[in-house]
Amino acid sequence: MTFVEKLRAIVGDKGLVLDAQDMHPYLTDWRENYLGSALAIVRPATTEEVSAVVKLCVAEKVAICPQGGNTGMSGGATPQEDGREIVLSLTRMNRILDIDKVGYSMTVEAGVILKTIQETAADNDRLFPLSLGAEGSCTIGGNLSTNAGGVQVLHYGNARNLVMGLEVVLPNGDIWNGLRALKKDNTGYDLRDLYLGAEGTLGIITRAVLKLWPKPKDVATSWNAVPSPAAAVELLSGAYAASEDNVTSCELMGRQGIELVLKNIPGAADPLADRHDWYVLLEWSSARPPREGANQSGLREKMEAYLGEAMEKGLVLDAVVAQNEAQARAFWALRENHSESQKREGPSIKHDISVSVGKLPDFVTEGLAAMHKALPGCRPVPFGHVGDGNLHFNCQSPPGWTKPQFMAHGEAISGAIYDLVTRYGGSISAEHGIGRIKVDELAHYRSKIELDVMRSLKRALDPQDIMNPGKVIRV
Ligand code: FAD
Ligand code: 2HG
Ligand code: ZN
Repeated sequence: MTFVEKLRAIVGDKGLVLDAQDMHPYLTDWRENYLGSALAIVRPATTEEVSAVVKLCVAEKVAICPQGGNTGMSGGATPQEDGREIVLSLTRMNRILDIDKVGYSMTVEAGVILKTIQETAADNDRLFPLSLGAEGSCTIGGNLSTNAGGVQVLHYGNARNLVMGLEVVLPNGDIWNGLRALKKDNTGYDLRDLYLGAEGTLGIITRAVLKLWPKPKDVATSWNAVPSPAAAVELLSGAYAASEDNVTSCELMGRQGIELVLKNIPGAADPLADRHDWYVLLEWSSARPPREGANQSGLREKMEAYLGEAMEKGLVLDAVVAQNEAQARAFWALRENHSESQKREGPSIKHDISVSVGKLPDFVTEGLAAMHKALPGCRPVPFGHVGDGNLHFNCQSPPGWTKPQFMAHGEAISGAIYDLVTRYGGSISAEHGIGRIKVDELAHYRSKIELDVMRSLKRALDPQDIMNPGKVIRV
């Protein structure tokens, strides 16, 4: 039997994609930076099938590129060009297996779409707080494998904090059942934590037990023009107490990003009459419903009062507090469409950086200067999760430039930004991971000791380098 026939014997016809045209979407990334090649796209339906496929690949010395929704920003889900890998897509493993309302947990297969998990939680009066622009197409397996962040990290933590147990198929095909719904478990080394953020280089996540929270019953959302990133940080700092610790999102955006959304996303509208340099989308939410009656008091009233004070102090220049869900959704669309509008505008370079929150304003000032110096005429598009000190310090090409023309300046621009990040004690990849795009940067910006430990781990767990070779760290 050929390799493909052996695969077919495991996953059946439904589990194989072999036609070149049908394979194409699995072979390129969301940003269209890479076009890989594969022997087959394999779509198993069960953990046992994943295990059998991995065992076959070990025997045949074929490498595996795990893939979920293929929305990753770092090229980790795209196979190499040499055609010696399979893409192992988890998208057929899309069942919600259990909801424990009392224990606040949900057990799911790795290929469940994030939005389905959010909706299932909401239908059960619970919240699964991971939230990001790609939630309609990314999978929980991909979220956990990239340790995804998103827009509620400052309150609930990143993906690592939202999971209790995992089931993983190891690089030799064995199935590790760590599907424990335990909040406390100090039995030796934390294997679960190893696979979170491993980007498919140490094994394949097949199932997970997720944590749930009470569903918010009171939500206040505002769109604020602020004079500077320093004002944004101060606005957030005071909001924790003013909201009684109910700040769930705080997103910063520069005017350039808003211009791109208004230009490239049909239906987008500026909530404010005047243009401003910086904006903050602030959201507070609580599981406690607003109090009814004459002294009605909810988060919206509290937020209005707080923003009034902030205006007097000059921290806010203008603001709109959403009066209904549709208005709040429109504010969020302006924020969440930044990536899509940058893509439609043309070539861009992303810098998914973080520094400590207090240092963020100075970083922005120096970073903007560094970017303009590296390429006069480029268009900086800084936006992101200010409460986590994580900005997407992106750079759009000068208008009308081709990708090769712009990328010729990529090293100069990114080098300037990453050197600055390093000077600020920050991270060159806050939430999108290393994938393929930052393998050299990781090698450059992390210490030899850290790289040696990472390499030792990879060699010990995947001695044949079968799992997503060439991603994260070279062995
Ligand atoms: P994929 O892209 O398919 O894979 C990502 C990585 O995980 C790859 O290395 C892949 O090999 C590996 N992998 C996938 N599934 C498995 C598995 N089951 N087992 C082992 N390895 C696996 N990211 C954020 O952190 N925060 C954001 O706010 C955010 N916003 C985004 C907005 C948009 C519009 C887009 C397009 C992307 C955004 N992202 C964001 C990036 C991306 O959505 C996340 O990284 C997401 O977690 C990837 O999930 P996925 O299922 O698409 O994974
Ligand atoms: C976001 O926060 C994502 O919207 C994507 O992490 C960021 O496109 C980007 O750079
Ligand atoms: Zn982000």
